[in-house]
Amino acid sequence: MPLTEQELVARYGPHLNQEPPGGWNAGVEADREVKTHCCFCGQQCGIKLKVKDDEVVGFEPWYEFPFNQGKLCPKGVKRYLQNAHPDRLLDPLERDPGSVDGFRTVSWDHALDRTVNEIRRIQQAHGQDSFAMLSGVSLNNEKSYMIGKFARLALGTANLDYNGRLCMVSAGVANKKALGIDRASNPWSDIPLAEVVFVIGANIAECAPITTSWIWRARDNGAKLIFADPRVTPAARTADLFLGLRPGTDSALLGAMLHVLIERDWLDHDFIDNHTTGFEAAAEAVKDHTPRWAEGVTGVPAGRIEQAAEWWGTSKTGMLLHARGLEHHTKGVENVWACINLGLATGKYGKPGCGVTTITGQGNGQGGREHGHKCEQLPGNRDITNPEHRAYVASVWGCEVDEIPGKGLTAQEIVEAIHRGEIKGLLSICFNPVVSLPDTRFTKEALDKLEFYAIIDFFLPETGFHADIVLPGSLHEEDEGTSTSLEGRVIKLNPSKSPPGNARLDWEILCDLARRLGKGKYFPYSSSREMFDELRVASKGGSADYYGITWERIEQELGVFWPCPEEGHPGIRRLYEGGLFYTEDGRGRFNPVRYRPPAEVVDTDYPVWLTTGRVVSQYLSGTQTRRIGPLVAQYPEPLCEIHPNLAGRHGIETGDQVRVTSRRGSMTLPARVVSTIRPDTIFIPYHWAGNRAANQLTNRALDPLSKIPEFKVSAVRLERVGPPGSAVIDEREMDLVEPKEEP
Ligand SMILES: Nc1nc2c(c(=O)[nH]1)N[C@H]1C(S)=C(S)[C@@H](COP(=O)(O)OP(=O)(O)OC[C@H]3O[C@@H](n4cnc5c(=O)[nH]c(N)nc54)[C@H](O)[C@@H]3O)O[C@H]1N2
Ligand SMILES: Nc1nc2c(c(=O)[nH]1)N[C@H]1C(S)=C(S)[C@@H](COP(=O)(O)OP(=O)(O)OC[C@H]3O[C@@H](n4cnc5c(=O)[nH]c(N)nc54)[C@H](O)[C@@H]3O)O[C@H]1N2
Ligand code: SF4
Ligand SMILES: [Mo]
Repeated sequence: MPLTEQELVARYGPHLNQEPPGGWNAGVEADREVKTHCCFCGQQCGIKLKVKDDEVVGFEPWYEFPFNQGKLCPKGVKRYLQNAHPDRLLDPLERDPGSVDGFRTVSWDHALDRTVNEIRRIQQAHGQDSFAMLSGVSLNNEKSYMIGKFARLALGTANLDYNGRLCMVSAGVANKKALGIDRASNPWSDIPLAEVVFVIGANIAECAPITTSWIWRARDNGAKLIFADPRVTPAARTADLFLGLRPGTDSALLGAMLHVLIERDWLDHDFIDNHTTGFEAAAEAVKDHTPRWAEGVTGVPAGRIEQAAEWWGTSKTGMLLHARGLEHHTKGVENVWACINLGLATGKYGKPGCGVTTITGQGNGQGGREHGHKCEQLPGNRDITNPEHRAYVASVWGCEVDEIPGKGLTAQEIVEAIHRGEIKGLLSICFNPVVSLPDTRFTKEALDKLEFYAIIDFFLPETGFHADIVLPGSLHEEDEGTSTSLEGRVIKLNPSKSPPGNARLDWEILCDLARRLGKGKYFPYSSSREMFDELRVASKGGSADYYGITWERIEQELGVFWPCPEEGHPGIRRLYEGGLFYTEDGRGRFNPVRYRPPAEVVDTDYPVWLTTGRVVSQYLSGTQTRRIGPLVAQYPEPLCEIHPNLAGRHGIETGDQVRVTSRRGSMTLPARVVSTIRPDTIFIPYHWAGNRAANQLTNRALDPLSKIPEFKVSAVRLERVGPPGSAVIDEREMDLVEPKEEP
């Protein structure tokens, strides 16, 4: 049953433009309002923050911003409660196992000098690449860019990677190889123009809430909605066709759809002939992927697969949207290719209401994957191994080409190298690996082997308990810069307040470190604007070209789409118009995809599939949303979703404590018995730490091309522990500061 509008508002808060009597923050007088964007997900909703006495005290909807038109989800509504939170880090901290909370407050000079001394000591003893850096894409474009430069020129290490490696890299690798560019194919205003909207592996209503309203506009125009997910997610409850596939079987489902398109000749032959390559090999790969066969693999009835293929193949327009449910796999790249194959086969590219697109995750998930803090990348989505690309970027940076290190390890590989003792030092910013990487026990073991670890954050995340130095950085609303939304729209983030206490802007901390490392000449910045102007030039001519975008234009035009190669250029909203792709020959590439099973499959010892993901009121590793009272109230602890049939076999009822065990570990949590999940699968959201962390159970297996971990498939076993309250969940138990030997 689809939820009514009232139920949706009750469940998800004020999505809609209905302002409560007296306004959103009745009674709070603000000095000014700052037009900016939400600090959380990749939708990057426009919001007006109300500021009084250098504090954000509330918000107003920003109706004019075209993407969300004033709508916000519960996280956007409550984000302002972070900035004056008592847990904000106000001073640098140094590990002190003797003290009450494990740290002592130190001066900036002490914290930065110690960090620089450790970097020098470790690199002198073990080589440049023995010191690594991890970064994150909640950071704006300016910081993403300068971190790429900082790691290469100030640290001089090849080993820099980012948390998008856990997120959008499968789509990134697949898009670049098949289409020559890595960005959403369309602006979201194309969604209502589609006759069919096919959503696969995306919990739209909870994770991309504002996209729901775009899909509903399509439905209001008569579009058919297809959803593929092991769970009937809230938005999927409104689907015309639901494909409840087994976790890890997307390429079987999509391969069978291509098989049907070919068999029934629901193909766009002109498009295939004139604008693509590789069709024959892709067709050959799915020759035996019949719907009947796919039914056995996916658990989706063959008739439904045929119906999905018919709707996709016979409609004039159609949009396919995918997210991490499709991409968090050891075949994440292949899964995305299988989607792209469906788009290319039916000519659904470059026309209004036609496209195949990923939904980005983190706030700057799009921009943050373009400007050089990935281990294989230089700004403008250039390739760090390409001599021409290296020479161009060296000319912008004013350094010798040889000063730019080569390709380094990816995020999970860095942690593996730390575990093997090859990497000895780490600096991380905007990343909470203890909660977000698979196989928590392994991650903790690795971090405890580091000779030196420093982090930059505004709250002390669980990973911080493994750090030697904690540097207090800045919140989103304290810095100025740009971000790039899931549409590929570059938008402006405006500062509302200054960092509290002795906290500093993230980029100022890094510039200071660079000076102390003797590389200050490369980091002469006195504002983020200077970094943006340098980024424009550094990206010029790259596949993610921002050269024509200025801060003024962004404000005037309410965002500018990249690629935007010249100042007068309008920016390209819909890619591939005229069937022109960004590959060398201008053609879109089919890639042959055959189904292969996930890295771990169920057996008699571990007979249940586990998949993990998100809930609407919590965000990522939870460092931020677990500190915002109203969001905690909405979903305070992880719950294990179990189908009534599976629950019945174990005598489990809602609220009972259940123990879930995988080959990596075990956790106990309350059950939530729901009929909206496959009977062979359980779901646990991953936003909590310690012994509430879903990643205690997950598998470290990686996609060979994108190196994304297989967060979406593990094999587990399930036991009932007892009635509600029968297990003591003590989050502190796992994350106390342990004495660490001095190096
Ligand atoms: N509320 C909230 N919103 C967020 C975030 C958040 O933490 N909280 N994070 C942001 C970020 S960084 C990201 S990456 C996005 C993620 O956005 P989504 O990808 O939409 O979210 P997930 O919950 O990770 O997974 C989506 C769906 O995949 C399904 N799924 C699991 N296994 C499979 C499978 O094998 N195949 C298919 N087809 N589906 C499967 C799950 O049941 C789930 O409903 O959300 C962004 N928005
Ligand atoms: N089991 C399982 N695991 C998953 C996933 C899953 O679906 N299942 N999803 C994966 C995905 S898609 C993602 S994106 C990752 C996310 O994983 P992480 O990136 O580790 O999660 P975050 O919570 O974003 O951690 C970011 C940290 O940066 C801090 N931070 C945020 N903004 C800023 C800033 O502007 N400056 C500074 N200095 N710090 C900042 C926050 O306080 C937080 O401590 O998790 C992955 N892990
Ligand atoms: S979390 Fe995402 S959908 Fe919610 S208000 Fe922020 S940007 Fe918008
Ligand atoms: Mo993500």
